[in-house]
Amino acid sequence: LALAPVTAPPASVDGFVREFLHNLNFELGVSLSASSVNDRYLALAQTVRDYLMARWLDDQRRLSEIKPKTVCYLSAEYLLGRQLDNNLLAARLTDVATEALAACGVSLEELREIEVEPGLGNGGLGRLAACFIDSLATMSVPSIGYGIRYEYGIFRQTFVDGQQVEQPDSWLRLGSPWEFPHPEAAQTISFGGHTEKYVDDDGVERSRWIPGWNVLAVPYNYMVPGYHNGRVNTLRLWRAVATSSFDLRVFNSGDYEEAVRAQTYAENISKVLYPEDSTPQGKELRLQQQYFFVAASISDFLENVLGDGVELEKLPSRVIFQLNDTHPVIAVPELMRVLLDERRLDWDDAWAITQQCFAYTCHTLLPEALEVWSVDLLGRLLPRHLEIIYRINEEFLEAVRERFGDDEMRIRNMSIIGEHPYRSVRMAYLATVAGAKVNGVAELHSQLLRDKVLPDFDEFYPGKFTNVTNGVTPRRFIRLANPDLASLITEALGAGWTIDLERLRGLEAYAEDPEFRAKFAAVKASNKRRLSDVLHVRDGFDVSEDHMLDVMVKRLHEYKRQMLKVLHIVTEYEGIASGRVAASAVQPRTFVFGAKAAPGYIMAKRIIHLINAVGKVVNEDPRVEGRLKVLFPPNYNVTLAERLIPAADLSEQISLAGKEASGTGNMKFALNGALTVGTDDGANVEIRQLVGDDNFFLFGMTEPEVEALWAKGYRPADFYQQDDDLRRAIDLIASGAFSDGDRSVFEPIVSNLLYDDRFMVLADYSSYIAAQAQVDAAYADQDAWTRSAILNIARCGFFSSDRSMRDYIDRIWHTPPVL
Ligand code: 26Q
Repeated sequence: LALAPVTAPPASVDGFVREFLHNLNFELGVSLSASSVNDRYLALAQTVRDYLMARWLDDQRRLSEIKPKTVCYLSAEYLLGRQLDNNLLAARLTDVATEALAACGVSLEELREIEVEPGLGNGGLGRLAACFIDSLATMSVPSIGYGIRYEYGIFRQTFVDGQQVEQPDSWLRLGSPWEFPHPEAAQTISFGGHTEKYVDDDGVERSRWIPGWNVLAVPYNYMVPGYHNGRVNTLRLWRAVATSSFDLRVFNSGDYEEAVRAQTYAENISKVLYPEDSTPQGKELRLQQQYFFVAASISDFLENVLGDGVELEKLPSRVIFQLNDTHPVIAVPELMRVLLDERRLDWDDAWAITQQCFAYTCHTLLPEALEVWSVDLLGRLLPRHLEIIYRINEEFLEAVRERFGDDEMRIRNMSIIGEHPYRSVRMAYLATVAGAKVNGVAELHSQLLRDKVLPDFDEFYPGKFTNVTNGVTPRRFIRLANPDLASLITEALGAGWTIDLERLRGLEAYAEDPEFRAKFAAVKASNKRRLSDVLHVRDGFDVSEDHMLDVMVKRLHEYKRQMLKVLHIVTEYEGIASGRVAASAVQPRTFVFGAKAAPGYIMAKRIIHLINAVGKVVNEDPRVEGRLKVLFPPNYNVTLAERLIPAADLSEQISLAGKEASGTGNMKFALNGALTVGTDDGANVEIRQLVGDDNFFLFGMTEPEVEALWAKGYRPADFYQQDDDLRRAIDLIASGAFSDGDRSVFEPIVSNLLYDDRFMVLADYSSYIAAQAQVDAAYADQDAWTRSAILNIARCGFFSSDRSMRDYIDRIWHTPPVL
């Protein structure tokens, strides 16, 4: 085959113009004058791809020669955000592209805005995966991201009468220029059927799987370019396609309609992202999704990436499969099955290899969020895997007995198989037993994981548990989202900070420089104007520059306590409406919410309704004199986050202590110079330690205090009785003031707060209100606030996902960069 190397087009304005027009004419089949905005966007995307292609192919070739140890990141979600700008930035093409397009009379800005972001994730966990693959590429670490190419990502949220309505996210509708499908490389993935015992040629008794049906997994490759390092890694997402056996069935049975139904059934597997991000429902399709992508990924790695002639004993020196929560944990019995049934290893060898090839990241502390699969369902869908899980459990419990004696209580507690309320496989336990390492996502979370969630395992496996605090990519969340801040930082510190975020420390000195502070304040003001422009076009909202911008954006969850924010707003409003507080005495504030609720999470949906209802009343009441505004733009996503976060003054991180594993929005805000009002939870703890108490508004109970209050018996109604402000706020909601006098609309929220309040909103209310008074007082001194904001940025370099990757490499993966 020809060996002529693939070369990139010349990185000049002329070269770019030629490539762009070529793609427009020859790939899209339109002339410039007849092209639509979408045509031009697609041609531009193709052009950017052309510049990255040579590097991508070269990296793949080099790595197949070098054969380094590779990270296989297994994640059911990648919340990527828009690709165009990121890829331009990585390839250093932004300026050339801007000029080249201008020369063609095309506005880059207009093309940017038309891209529909791939929303292939729910929230923090999916966005974390996207940050991690960006950092791995930027750090030249050999790695592949594996996941699912959902045809529909996270739903599009709209509000009708203030209530959430979900619409399908057809992100592929206008074309998908960033993906490379490879139908010829499809893997066959099997399901169902039964197992049977047999004796092999060596007289060893073995089991084999006779599957009932299968589907094809078609790989779709995406480029993951490193920042300015000429490297391009791969994200490989799988799409489910019916096998030809479905066609065969038509031929044999003549039942055409039934055959088409069967085809639809198979292709449903990658049809839609599950929009739940806790309380897993044990749905069969979800387990099918998990096994589908994990089986395809393992087989892809072993057959296509690993290369020929590798002794399986050496597998742990070539790969680490990182499990992003329990969603891909079925990979553990799958690798065992491949080693045992296909590669004919004996049990002990297979298990020794498997135990070194996996590591598990836990992202939760909520017991209801821990995934379990009923033995019934798992046995029906994956009978061979269930057998393997049983054997893993038997041997594990045997080892536990050897160590601790016949402590039946402990055995029951540690068993991978739970018995109540039905027989089920505890996926977190399976991951912990199989994983070489188990990590939490912030210091506090990792500690609680060891002490509260998996204490017996921590005792049994000393050294297995570790922490890697989450991080976020400074490329997307500073460089791209906040270009003016990025320029200001570069002006002060030089350009190196983007890949060495600890250098932001250098800004500490600038925090004391009045001139720098003035420049910083100007950037913040300009970001507010930019946000206002976006929200005006998008939702008809206006953001006033002289309002404090107070932002709470994250999935809607009771534990995250959007209700606490609502009670604060209602308290402020009630003060004015009752005449006890003069509107003129209130610090002007715009409260911004962004939050999607899982479609089946009724209480979360009620809270969304309440936020919209409170917003309507507060925004329209003339007595407020426009000094309080509540904005709830629908469909919060990565694209909106990139506009909102740089404009924020105040970041709301107010979960009940001990419930938020880490949070990553908190880091994005701090790195963009918002101050945090927050509890002692997740990574807030580390943010506060780094920025210092003077630059962080701490409130609320600590995790041990939460425990103690539960233990002594929590009675939320007592807090209601004893706090006048709280009582007035709740009474106002209960009175129907936000529901046209209809007291029934928000009654379920009110009674939940008064008589249940699992997340102790009322217990933390007074402390929160006091913290907000401090916020107001601090904001009154704008110059001091700006200084704090700059110190937040200067001290948060730790939260780069590059640092997270270094920690994973040092503590878990041992996969050095390959330059
Ligand atoms: C599981 C089974 C069935 C259906 C859905 C799910 C499911 C899907 C998504 C369960 C959980 C999720 C997502 C969880 C998540 O986003 N957790 C967040 O992870 C962040 C990154 O570590 C942390 O910062 C957040 O604290 C944590 O809440």
